[in-house]
Amino acid sequence: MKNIKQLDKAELYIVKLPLVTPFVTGYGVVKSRESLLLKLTSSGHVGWSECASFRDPWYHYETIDTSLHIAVNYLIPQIFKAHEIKADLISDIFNGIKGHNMSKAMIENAVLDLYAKINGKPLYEILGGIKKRIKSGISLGISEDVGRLLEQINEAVNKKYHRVKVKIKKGYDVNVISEIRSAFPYMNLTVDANGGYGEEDIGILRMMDNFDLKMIEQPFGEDDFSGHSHLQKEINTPICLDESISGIHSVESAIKFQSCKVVCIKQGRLGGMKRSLELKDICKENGMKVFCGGMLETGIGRIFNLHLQIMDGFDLPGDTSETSRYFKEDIIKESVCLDNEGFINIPDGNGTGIEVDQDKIDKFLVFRKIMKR
Ligand code: OSB
Ligand code: MG
Repeated sequence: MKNIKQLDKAELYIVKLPLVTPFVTGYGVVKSRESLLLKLTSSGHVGWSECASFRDPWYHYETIDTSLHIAVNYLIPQIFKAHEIKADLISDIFNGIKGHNMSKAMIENAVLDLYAKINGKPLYEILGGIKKRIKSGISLGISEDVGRLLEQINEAVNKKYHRVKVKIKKGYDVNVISEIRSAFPYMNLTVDANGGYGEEDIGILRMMDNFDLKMIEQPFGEDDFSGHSHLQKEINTPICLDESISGIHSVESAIKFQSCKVVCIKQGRLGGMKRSLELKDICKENGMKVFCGGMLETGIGRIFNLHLQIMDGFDLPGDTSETSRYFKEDIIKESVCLDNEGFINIPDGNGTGIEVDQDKIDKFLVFRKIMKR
């Protein structure tokens, strides 16, 4: 396998895509998805990636502006200096820069795509994936109109999604879950509280044991490992940690305190594929399940989430839904679609296998920066 020689160019784009319907969580309402994209060029080959950060710090401290700042002033200059880039060492090269894992993941992913293309190979082969069909799950936002939510669930069931996750918040929980369960008694159902509860709510959370939820995601605040540990002893429903997981030490804390039974792995938030696979291995060695989360990505980010799920150990359906769940138009040529059994297939072709639609990027463009080595 050939290493990447030198990089010639890094292009950063910010696009803004309207969502087909606003996405509502306990944190607030998202009406459009602004995304930072990266295109790396080396000797005629290109690698693409998308940063997981949002415009505002509602879910995570990193934002598009902090990711851009770290990429432009630290990460890209660092890889521009290299005469040879080893794709599997990228995350180690960045060890000297604290945090900012979303920005780091963006660089690593573009490098991986580029590396695979330079070697004329699909990324799934380089990563050593064990499957090319990914079980798809969907995440549905809060809807004050519960009738509308039930319609959305019905559509998801008809599309054969393998799991439905519903956002909850205080006052919009047991009542709504109970209606969903009456209408869909056997569906694979999970809920995501995005940290909206506290120890005083254990009574409410215990009532959720009546609904055969496969898990409850992030009931308490992100640094509350001991609170989650206490809660997990009080309820039967498996707890899944999402916001709490920031790297190896948080996974180890979750294991040691028995704060959860499932870990949500978001490669775009955890510093990329390599770091995420290390976390997955630690989880598996300690009897924890993992599933791949999502960040409302366009097709570019979505394809990397799919590549995480080709790997051994990702058995639960992830949060990678079809493009059309969020966007009318994607910025890749073939948008992400479910087959008639609710799976998403990894496309053939070198690198990630997607073709970025430069016209669509121009259409949704709000910012562009070109950096030459
Ligand atoms: O908590 O998992 C979450 C989206 C944005 C930020 C946080 C979360 C989510 C989702 C949707 O639940 C995942 C997706 O469909 O991309
Ligand atoms: Mg979550």
